Amino acid sequence: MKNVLVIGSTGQIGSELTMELRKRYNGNIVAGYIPGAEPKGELLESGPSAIVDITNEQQIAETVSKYNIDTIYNLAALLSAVAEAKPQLAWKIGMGGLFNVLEVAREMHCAVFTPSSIGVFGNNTPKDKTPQDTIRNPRTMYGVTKVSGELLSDYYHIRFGVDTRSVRFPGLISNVTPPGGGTTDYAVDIYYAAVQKGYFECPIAKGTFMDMMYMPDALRAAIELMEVDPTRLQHRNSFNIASMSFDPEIICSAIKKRLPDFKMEYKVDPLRQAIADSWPNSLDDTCAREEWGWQPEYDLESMTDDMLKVLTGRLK
Ligand code: AKB
Repeated sequence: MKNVLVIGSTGQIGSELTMELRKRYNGNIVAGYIPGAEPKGELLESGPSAIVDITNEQQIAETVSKYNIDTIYNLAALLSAVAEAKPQLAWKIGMGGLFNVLEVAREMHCAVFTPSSIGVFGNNTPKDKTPQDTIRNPRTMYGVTKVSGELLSDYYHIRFGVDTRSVRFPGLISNVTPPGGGTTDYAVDIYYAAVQKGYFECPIAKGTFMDMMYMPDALRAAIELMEVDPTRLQHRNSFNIASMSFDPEIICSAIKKRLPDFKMEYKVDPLRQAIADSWPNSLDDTCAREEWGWQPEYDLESMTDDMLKVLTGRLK
């Protein structure tokens, strides 16, 4: 039996990860949320939920104790573009919050998964097939918190034996809960716009390649990494994982193949563009493949088929 606390359970990843964990495990899978972002519908009805503000260590500890939690998925974060607008809050949640989670995990013997991001890389990092172990010198607050989070998580593992693990997520494309304030959000928005309006104004310039992943693969990555025998892991915080890399022209063509009337124009957002330009074009995920068997299932074609099918069924 596994008892899991998902902090940030109503966000883009949390809303789907919590449901996936409830399908796989029969213990307490607790949906942690903050007031104003309450779980609804199936997420609320299919298991326990609790107010868990990541900035409140006592609240985390009380929930861990009440539900006998053994694993914490720490998904609370501000995404890259929002973090530039609110750097203090990004640090408070990203680092202060992580510190609280790691302290509770140390005292109460929990494993911890904290997503990192392609945002840990910066302008001096090799751009193509970015290696696992390379320069991490971001110039965004999001990237600074993610690099610091990787270091702090490794520190808690080495110094205190806390079982911390993490992946560097690329842009995540999903159709349940929209992302809020990321640089890669355009690759989600384009599908909604294609189905609802047949037209999309793209905030990222032609020729800007970034790694992306479909949510079912991202959920599997987070769960499979936490399940693997720890003696196989040479790395912990954090693994490069990859499944596809494209620029706006390529995703637009994939949609046009299925919806020939779809049109896209560019209206580049300078903030998001600068962040995107500092990120890799594609990651090398050999270490994840070798150390814990990471293998993506979706590519751009199969993801586009699924996204358009789901959104057309729901929105049309
Ligand atoms: C963002 O764009 O901020 C995130 C990320 C790649 O970490 N989706």
